[in-house]
Amino acid sequence: MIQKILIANRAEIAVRVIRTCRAMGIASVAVYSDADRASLHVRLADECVWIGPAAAAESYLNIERILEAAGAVGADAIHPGYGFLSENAAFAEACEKAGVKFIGPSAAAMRLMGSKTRARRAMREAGVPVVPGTTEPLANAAEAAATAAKIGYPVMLKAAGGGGGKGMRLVASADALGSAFEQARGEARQAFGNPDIYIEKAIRNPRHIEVQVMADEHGNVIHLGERECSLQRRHQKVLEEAPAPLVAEHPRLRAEITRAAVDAAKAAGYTNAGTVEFLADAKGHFYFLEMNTRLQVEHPVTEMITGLDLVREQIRVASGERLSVAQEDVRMRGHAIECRVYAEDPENEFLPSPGRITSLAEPSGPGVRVDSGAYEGWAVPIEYDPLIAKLIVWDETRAGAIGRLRSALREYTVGGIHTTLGFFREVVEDEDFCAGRIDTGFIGRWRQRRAKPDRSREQRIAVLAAGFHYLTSGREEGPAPRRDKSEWGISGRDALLR
Ligand code: MV4
Repeated sequence: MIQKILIANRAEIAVRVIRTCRAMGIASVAVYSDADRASLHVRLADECVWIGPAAAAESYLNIERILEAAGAVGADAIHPGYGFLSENAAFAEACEKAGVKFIGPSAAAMRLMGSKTRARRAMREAGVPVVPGTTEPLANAAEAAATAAKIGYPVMLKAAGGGGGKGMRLVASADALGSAFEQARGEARQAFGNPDIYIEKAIRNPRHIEVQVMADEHGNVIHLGERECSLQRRHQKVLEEAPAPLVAEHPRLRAEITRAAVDAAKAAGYTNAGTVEFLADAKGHFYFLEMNTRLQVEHPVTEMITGLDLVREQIRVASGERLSVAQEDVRMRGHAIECRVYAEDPENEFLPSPGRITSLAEPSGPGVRVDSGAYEGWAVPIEYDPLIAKLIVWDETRAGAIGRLRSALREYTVGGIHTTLGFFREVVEDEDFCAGRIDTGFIGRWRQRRAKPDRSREQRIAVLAAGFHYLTSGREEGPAPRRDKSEWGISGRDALLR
């Protein structure tokens, strides 16, 4: 059994992994960069090791430094979290070579899923529905045009070297294809060091539905239900829930999509935790998109409806043990929703809003969970992803969960920086959201609907000045400056919104 785990990550996910280590009696080791000396994960871990400067390339992405740290403290396993090195097959290999267990799938499975075209080929062969399109990189724009003519416009050009929407182009007609192809190539080369592009038919108003899978080294592959993740901005998820509301409309969908996900994992020889992403249309048809070979940010909604600890299962599997549950023992109950609390300014194009958190009140209570890397007095660094916490709620029904989310959002205050909390306070009042009408166009439509003439610079300054006065008047809570109730995040200081 694993006795000491080094967490090759930071902030809320490092804290999340440390908590399970503690519950399992496993020693935890934090690593940190210059920018994270005061981070919560460093305070909570049993040991910590400095690994380099703030720049991720020299710290959290530095394979050599991380393996050195593991050697220095005698860690027998590494949990990569999400982002950073979590989907880096060379890192998984380097861990095994150094005699440290990588808590994740094999390097071979990571490589297969890392190549989006290879993955599409393997999935098609396994009988998993894939979006119509190519399974080999396109040789040139002429081949792209010939394929597009065959499958029909609109089409999507996508990078073979990596997912998440980078290098992606929606092309409506033949005349736009040539330049879109060159742009996509350039972006793909930039982002992934690989200019290869493939083509897919564009699915209109798709929903992003993904399935959590877990597999052990004894051939057991199970699914833990689906999640709905269609609320995204710039290909960044902002709110996720389980189960997917679409499944209520299409009762066969759950059985079909989870079966496809298990088939996908089996075909890939997959072990540990993974997520199979699909696009689904309003009719309940679904198509394989890609597989993420890591624990995802949104795993807590699955934990809330299944009662399982996914990090615990990951550690068991990495230790060579069996999954603690068989498929028939997995019970899904109720509904869970996660809101990603980003240090971003919703009022200003969701631009990052780093800085010191001057006051913090996190909600709690039955059915309320906060996975947080934040504390009062902590300065959110500019160098990394601005996700500072996740608010997760559970209740027996979706309506109940939304009710709990409303109350929790009312309690949740972050002072000193801008966050997405004000944005969520509006989402939970939105008619479409409450009715489960969420597809990938939701945020765009929502922003358009409530768009108002931009307030003048003078007005902004007046509001900021009022806010500044409030923050420096020495009162933690108190009457906020008067503001239009429908304007979230006006000053961005969440404490001022109430
Ligand atoms: C698509 C698509 C429509 N058709 N593929 C893939 C990565 C993800 N971040 C965006 N992706 C999409 N791929 C085809 N063939 C539409 C999207 C898409 C999207 C998907 C899910 C959730 C939000 C989205 C926002 C824009 C585009």
